[in-house]
Amino acid sequence: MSAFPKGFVWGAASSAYQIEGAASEDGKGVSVWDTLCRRPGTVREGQTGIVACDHYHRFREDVALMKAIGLHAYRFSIAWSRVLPEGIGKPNPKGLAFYDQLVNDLLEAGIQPFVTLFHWDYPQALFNLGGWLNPSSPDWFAEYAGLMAHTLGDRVKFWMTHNEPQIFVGMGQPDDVTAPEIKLKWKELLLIGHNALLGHGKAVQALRAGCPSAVQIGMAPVGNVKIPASHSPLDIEAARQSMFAANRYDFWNNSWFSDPVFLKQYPEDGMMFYGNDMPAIGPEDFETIGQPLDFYGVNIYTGDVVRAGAEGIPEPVAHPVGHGITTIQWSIASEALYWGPRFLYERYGKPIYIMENGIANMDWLHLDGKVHDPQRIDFMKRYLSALCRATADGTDIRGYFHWSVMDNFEWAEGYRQRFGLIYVDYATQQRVLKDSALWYHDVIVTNGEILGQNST
Ligand code: IFM
Repeated sequence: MSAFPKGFVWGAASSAYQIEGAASEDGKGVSVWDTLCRRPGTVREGQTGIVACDHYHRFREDVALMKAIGLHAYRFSIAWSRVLPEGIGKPNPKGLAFYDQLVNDLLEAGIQPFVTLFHWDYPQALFNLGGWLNPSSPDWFAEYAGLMAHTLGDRVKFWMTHNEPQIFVGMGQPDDVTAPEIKLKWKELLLIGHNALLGHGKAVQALRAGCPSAVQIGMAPVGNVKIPASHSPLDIEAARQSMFAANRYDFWNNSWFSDPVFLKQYPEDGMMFYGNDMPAIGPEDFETIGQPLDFYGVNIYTGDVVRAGAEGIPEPVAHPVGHGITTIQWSIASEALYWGPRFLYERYGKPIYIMENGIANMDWLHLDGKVHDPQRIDFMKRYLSALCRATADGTDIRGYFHWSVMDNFEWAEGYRQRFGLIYVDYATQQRVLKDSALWYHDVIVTNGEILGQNST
């Protein structure tokens, strides 16, 4: 018997800039990623998202492939500057029509759309006005959310505001290679983070007001997971503490963006640590930010092992020498899909959706015309088995979205890293279902029962 609950949602995910292409077609405005890609030396081999997977023109074929895999749901993002070329003001009817048609086709194929409003491709016009540093930025985001609620809210029942705030807020730090690639001080980064959180809250209000019937809303931060070195209560507690500690000059934690949203406060250790760099917090800010949400969406790829050191203080435990890594150099750590959702559920008490999980792999079209990717199947088996155990042990997990539905533009890495269930030949735009897509089909139709079997 499968331990995945009845009604478990099996999906796959993508984001607009990474697959759509048509970067300046049909009235689309410029985004910060369009700008970054034009700057020499920023993206591997000068690659860009100008064409990407040409999904803008091929979405019908792509929806048919999703249906062939048997997906229950598809998570995608809206390109803000496609629907509002200037970020606010006059909408672009052709941009809106694209998403309108995509949603209709998905529903017709029996696939539930899960929409992310912001997956990093910020409108350049708004960036020129200061972007998230501008005090009006939360209202700009709410205006955009309201437009999308008005356009798609009669059919889209699942929404997310931000994807991985840790990345787009942290992007201004030195050494980072994420658009718009500016170098900011911590005081400014913290203000950007606060405005993005206010934008989240206002967008939730706009979605609830603009959608004609009840919708489910969440966010999709990165899950920076800590795995206890053993099942001893001390190691478990050390991993839990480490997972939510916010006392460092980086955003690689789970509390800085989630505590305000779910607990209406910043974590105390972070506030002490950042001291005078903290943004001014208005009397109503946490009420706005802490709008009731329906689920906790989280993107989990890997995890670090932690044990209780002297006096229970968490200390890292290195993976053994030669431990498995993916082609993007992330450790394979399947227990992250057990402990991550569990710790997040314990702290925030919301049903969990895994909004991204997957593996970058060196896939190619084999001489037999197929794409054999046993590594991805093995990776998914391990991670999904851990997820299954988490549900059996009482963590309320409602769904799993594989990253990604198809190979795509992996930001500064260009097209080198292949994350897809569907192989994309970028020269011809031919799509091929990888072995993993066919295997995932069987996982879906058996609601995970085949995970217990040894076949690939
Ligand atoms: O491709 C990205 C995605 O845009 C955000 N989460 C991680 C993925 C893999 O790096």
